[in-house]
Amino acid sequence: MADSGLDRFSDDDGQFLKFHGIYQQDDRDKRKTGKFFMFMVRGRIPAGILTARQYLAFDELADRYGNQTLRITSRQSFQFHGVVKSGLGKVMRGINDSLLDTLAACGDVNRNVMAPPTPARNGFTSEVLADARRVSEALLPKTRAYHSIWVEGVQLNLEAAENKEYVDPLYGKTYLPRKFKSAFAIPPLNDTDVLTNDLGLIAIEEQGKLAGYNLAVGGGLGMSHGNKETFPRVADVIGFFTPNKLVEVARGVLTVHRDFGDRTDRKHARLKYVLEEKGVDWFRAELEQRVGFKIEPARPFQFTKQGDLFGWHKQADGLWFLGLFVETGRIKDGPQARLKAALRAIAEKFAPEIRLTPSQNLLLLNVADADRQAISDALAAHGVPVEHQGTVLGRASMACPALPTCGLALAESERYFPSLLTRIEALLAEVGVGGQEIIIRMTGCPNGCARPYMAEIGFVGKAPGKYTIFLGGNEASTRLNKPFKDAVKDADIINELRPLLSRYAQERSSGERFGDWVRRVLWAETASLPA
Ligand code: SRM
Ligand code: SF4
Repeated sequence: MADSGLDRFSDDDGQFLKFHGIYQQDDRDKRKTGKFFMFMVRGRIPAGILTARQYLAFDELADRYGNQTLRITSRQSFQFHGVVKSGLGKVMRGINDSLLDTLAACGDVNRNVMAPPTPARNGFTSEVLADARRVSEALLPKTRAYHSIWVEGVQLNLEAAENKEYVDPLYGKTYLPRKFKSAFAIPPLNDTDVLTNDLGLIAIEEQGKLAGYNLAVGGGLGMSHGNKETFPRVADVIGFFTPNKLVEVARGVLTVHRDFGDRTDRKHARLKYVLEEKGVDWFRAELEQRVGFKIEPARPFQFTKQGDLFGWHKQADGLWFLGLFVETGRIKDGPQARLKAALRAIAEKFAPEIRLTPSQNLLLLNVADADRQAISDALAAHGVPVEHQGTVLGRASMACPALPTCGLALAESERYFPSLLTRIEALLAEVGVGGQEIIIRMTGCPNGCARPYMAEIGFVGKAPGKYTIFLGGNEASTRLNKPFKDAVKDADIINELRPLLSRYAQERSSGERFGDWVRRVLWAETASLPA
């Protein structure tokens, strides 16, 4: 690959690197004094599962070559931020040595496959996790380039015939029109936000066994401000199939995207637009023709909740797991809590399995009863509580990284969000609903990386210090919210929310959540206004 200077790659090579999980970024805090290039590296961690050894490898690489933090992503992976070019090869080799990789973590391919992180609640959770790994493998590009560059250290010549003429057996020569995302969920818990994926696989339990999957297709959240042709969309549940057909169905859905996604306009290229325009019946018929069997009618299911369990819980096998809240997904050592050091000490001594959650939190699994107290003590010694972790709002919320790393950010998110939550907590107390859980999510732009359009309150960056406020998502994460007010200044957010939350406090029915009150009362009122 060609270098465009010592600290960066050319734009073409930068695009190519995305398929290997690497983003060329620059530190946006420093732009006034020049461009300081650095790299974000994203792992591929199917279902977010790591051994303690793998965790320790990531922890060490972040210290040596990154910005000394690990960022849990909203798709159960890790990102390193702030890697300089000279450290890139070492990070990639380190990840590969840990028997994980970054292949297809970014780019127009199937991304990290999500699966429910919460340990066995029934007899078949492990089957679902194994199925998630199968889909992840089956939808991986087969290119040798990744291995040659990052494992064997060979310089890749994109102009060489074998690279120029390479045709992937699944993706073909030109890959997909756009990214493709897959997730599994086990009702009633929708902890993967499954309906926001291109391919959603909803486990159906019958007589205590995994009968198969309901197939959901065409979810996706990215949109652009002011462009009505782009919009977030919840997936359609189009039918049911048995687990032995999983890989064929997954490949079938992906190839419909490959062949029908709009390659002329990247803003209109996701599978959701194919579904929106051609409809569910067309899609089902096209899929059936590709896989060669009928998709059965969808079976009944219900989601009631999203989110994670915190604190200690017993697994079905008698061992224990600990759910840990990680503020905005950032594992770091701060002045009050040294979460990174604590996790390193625990991984070294107790070697729990580690799972990253789609809500940017972390679980320690398979802990013997006898080790529980010592793990709680180790956390406490580093200032990390096991009881009463975070705040009620914090635990139910998410923010994307945005500034200073994300080149697309229009406003702050991760760095600003905790202080906004503190102000909203004070407001809730002021209007008489202190301690009420509300799912709040923020992103620095409308791409939707922390899935703000599913939140009860979503803040979406519009310009520096300005956010569009969305209201009305639900606890089960099955309903999109709607825009409430555009370009609200940071300083005005609380004043915008005050009358709404006061009314909610007075008008809510017993147990009614804020998002459901918005739908019942606010949406009904706005629907009755003249257009
Ligand atoms: Fe995302 C682009 C971060 C989940 C929709 N996303 C980006 C980039 C790579 C910016 C860029 O292209 O230069 C961000 C890197 C920021 C940084 O500095 O780290 C970025 N996205 C993230 C993460 C880290 C956010 C987080 O808070 O954890 C998530 C990584 C997930 C992973 O491990 O793979 C992340 N991104 C999502 C999600 C949520 C999901 O998948 O469940 C979405 C919305 C769902 C969807 O895809 O529809 C999402 N990201 C986007 C989009 C808009 C796509 C679209 O269809 O319009 C972009 C921009 C693009 O692709 O052009 C984007
Ligand atoms: Fe960047 Fe926008 Fe994604 Fe936030 S939502 S990480 S600002 S692309």
